[in-house]
Amino acid sequence: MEEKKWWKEAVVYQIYPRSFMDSNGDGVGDLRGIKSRLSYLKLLGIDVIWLSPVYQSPNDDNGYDISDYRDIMTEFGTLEDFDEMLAEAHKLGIKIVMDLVVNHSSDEHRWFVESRKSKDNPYRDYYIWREAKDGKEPNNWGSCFGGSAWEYDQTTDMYYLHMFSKKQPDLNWENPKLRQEVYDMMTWWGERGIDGFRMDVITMISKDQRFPDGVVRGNEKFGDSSPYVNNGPRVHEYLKEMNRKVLSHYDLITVGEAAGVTLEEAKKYANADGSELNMVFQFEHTGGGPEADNHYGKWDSHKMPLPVWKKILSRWQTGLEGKAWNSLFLSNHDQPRSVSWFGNDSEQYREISAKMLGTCLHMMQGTPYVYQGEELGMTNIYFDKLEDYRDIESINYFEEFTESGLMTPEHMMKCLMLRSRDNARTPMQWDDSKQAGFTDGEPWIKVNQNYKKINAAQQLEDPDSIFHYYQKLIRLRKEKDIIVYGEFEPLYREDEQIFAYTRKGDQEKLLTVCNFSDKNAEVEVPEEFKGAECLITNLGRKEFDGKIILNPYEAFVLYYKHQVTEK
Ligand code: TEU
Ligand code: CA
Repeated sequence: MEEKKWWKEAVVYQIYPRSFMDSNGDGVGDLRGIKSRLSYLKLLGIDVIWLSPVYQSPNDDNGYDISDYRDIMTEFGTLEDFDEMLAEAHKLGIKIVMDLVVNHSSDEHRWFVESRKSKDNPYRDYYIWREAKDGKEPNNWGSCFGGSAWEYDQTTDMYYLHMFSKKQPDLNWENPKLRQEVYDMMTWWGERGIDGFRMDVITMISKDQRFPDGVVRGNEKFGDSSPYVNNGPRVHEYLKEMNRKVLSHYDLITVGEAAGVTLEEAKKYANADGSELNMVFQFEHTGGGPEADNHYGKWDSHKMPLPVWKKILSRWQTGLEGKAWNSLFLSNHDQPRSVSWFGNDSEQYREISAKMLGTCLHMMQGTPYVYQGEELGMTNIYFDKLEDYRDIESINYFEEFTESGLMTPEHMMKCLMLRSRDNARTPMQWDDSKQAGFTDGEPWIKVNQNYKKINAAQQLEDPDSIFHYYQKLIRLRKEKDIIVYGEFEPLYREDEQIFAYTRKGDQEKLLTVCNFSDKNAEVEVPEEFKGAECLITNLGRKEFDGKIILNPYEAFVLYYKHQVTEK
């Protein structure tokens, strides 16, 4: 079995502060708002909160563009509010993880304001500047938010690199001074008492210094930068340095965001020897699968067939066993709502499929992450007007794809409904009062109109709610070591409706069975689980022997402990 660690036993809850709770009626969530809702999270039973960025920011990308790493965003409050929130959380036994966004800063950060002034400014090399090539951009890389990854700057007649928006210039990790600034800033937060870091696009911090053109596929406009940016030549060296200089001095939980990471790379980032990070977020299971057309990136409506999805998750489960540690998530602030994408958000199946998804995720090996509202089964917003969207990624791609004729506006609107990040960013639904109890004012983004039916107050009253089901899933992890540490093995691999797996330890074993389809499904409960105890189930089934017919989206977990005979 795996080595025991507190961060393996923890459940993390992600808060997107802008949309969680507004305390002063300006329509924007804030730190005092979070503080006022900590008791709700305590009741849910989570151990750790990951806060999406709360630093000073001009909000081109909702805080992922930081202009001062040592201050709080004006709209969110003050450092004093932060300290109060942290103290209150600690009093309740809840830890706080900060989002560390150091692949890039805001162009309004004083480092960049200095850097762009002249070629010999002391901060010049804090960023990545290159001369034009044949009168054009230094290479053909595209930005993750559309358009070129290079922006021309008149003052010095050079280009700077920005893998995201042009207001998010990439920091130059080749520069030891910049690295030390980052470590000092992290230490400053460590001393303030925070409990960990979620590291934004951390796999992108080391760029191939030759800056070669990327391959251009099909009718795409830009080259693929990923071989030269993701998991770059010095990334492990940098993380080891960060670990030595900062992380190893505290007892932190660390998770690196690692889109496109391979199993081999993940074993380095999250090595059990503790030299880099505790775990990474991999994203293979969030994509569209083999039928998705790569030319549209994430803007594709294909869903992955269940056998492919299972194969991916199973490969991560068994691949990291004993060598590294998994994170488990179905949604976050960049993804559609999990019940809308992986489950079924119809009136008939929303509740039952949300519970099934929770079961499937929480019974695997790894540290689970619950995204705000997931514990209520909150759904996609399905905005039908572009004006309702706020997200820079959605808006940029709408313009790029419809102007170039790649997609009709009608089709692109459908893609946004399925995939836009704003689906996850609508305000938390607290109760059935105006604006779902999120704010007394006008929210910065519209509230989902289903809040009268889907809200926390209602679910707290109902013992059978999704909230209480999640509460139980989280509690079970604390009661049964096997859920945290047991070895994973998939069953019925080719089954197109059912995801089933076992977890095994010395004396105990666990069986999880989930029907991912809206049809009945037949399953044979393995003989070795005959007479086992049911830990949790979403439809109240009592009998689990032999062949059973599962209802749509039904799920259950069986637990078996071997009798230890004394001699
Ligand atoms: O996301 C990184 C990332 O890979 C995104 O491009 C992601 O693929 C996209 O949002 C999915 O649609 C991180 C943050 O989570 C995201 O919110 C930020 O916008 C981004 O970095 C830049 O900081
Ligand atoms: Ca506010």
